[in-house]
Amino acid sequence: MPSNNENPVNASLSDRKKKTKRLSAEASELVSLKSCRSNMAYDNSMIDEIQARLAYNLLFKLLECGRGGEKTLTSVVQPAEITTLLDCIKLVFMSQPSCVEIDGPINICGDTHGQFSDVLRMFDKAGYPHRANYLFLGDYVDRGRHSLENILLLFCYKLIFPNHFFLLRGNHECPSINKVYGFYEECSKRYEKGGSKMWEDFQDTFSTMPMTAVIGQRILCMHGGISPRLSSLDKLRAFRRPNYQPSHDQIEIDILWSDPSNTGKGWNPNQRGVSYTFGTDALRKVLNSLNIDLVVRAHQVVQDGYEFFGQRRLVTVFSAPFYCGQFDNAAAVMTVNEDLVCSFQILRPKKYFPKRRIQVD
Ligand SMILES: [Mn+2]
Repeated sequence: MPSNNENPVNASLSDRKKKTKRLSAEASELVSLKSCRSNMAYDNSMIDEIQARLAYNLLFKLLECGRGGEKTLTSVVQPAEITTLLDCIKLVFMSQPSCVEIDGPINICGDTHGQFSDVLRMFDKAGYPHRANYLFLGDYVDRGRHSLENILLLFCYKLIFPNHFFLLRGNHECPSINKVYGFYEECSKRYEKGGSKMWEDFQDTFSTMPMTAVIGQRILCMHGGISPRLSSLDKLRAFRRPNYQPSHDQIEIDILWSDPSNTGKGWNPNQRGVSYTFGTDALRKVLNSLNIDLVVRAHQVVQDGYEFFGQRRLVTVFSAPFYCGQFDNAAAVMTVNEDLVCSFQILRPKKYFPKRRIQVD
């Protein structure tokens, strides 16, 4: 661990109370410092004391697990605590629009796929959410070994900073996918008999998540990509929730699944078996009609953590370094400043990078 006194990971158990107070103070400072013009109905003052205590308690337990101590998630977090958090988060998502419209400055992250220790490394580098605004582009669960820690950490931050921390839905936040690719197994193995009910509760919450964001009216963000049916931003604003399992005849499925393609022109069937791929020509046409400059999306591993496409009208951001332990890709965080100038922070994988030891139960 870097010795950074400002880092909440370093909060000792006895310091919790003091730290909670300090974080609350910084939270309100951040609200006044960084004006986030937005179409949000929900504001921080609506978080009542009980919700705040729940979120901070859970947050500190998760950060404690992330320090690589002896404690495991299941020994310190009870299923009832998770259920209550999920109930609160659902209300926050539903109180905010389907298409989140915000301004910079904001950090944008791509897929994290249960790589909890890498998410903490990313916050070490780019700033914890009490210091910086964040937008995540989905795919928090499956593949990695710590989907539960990862999604719970992000949900805690969402509850604490509802107007400065945003989470979009990815194609893995759908029951047909995360039943098969690891999350269901993780819930049911780690929480045994309560696990499958807990997995269901997560699906109910995922079904309320927003799918798109627009930053400064110029940058469109989503998990997968654009759609041939995307003729105006109003289509994105009209997404109905809860949407338990987006179906193939909905524009939502393209937003979660589509990919850019260097080989094909226009729209072609996606080799994933779902949705389309789109060429530079299709991208330019859609973006010009929407009056959007840039698409920021995730969904594909890219070697440097970010990769431009189509004369820089689209960028892929991927934030799971050493993805699945099978790639040697870097991870990236994209920073958009107040003037919508974009830059990237890269987490380079090192061959012998000392990993955080996190207990798995
Ligand atoms: Mn994906």
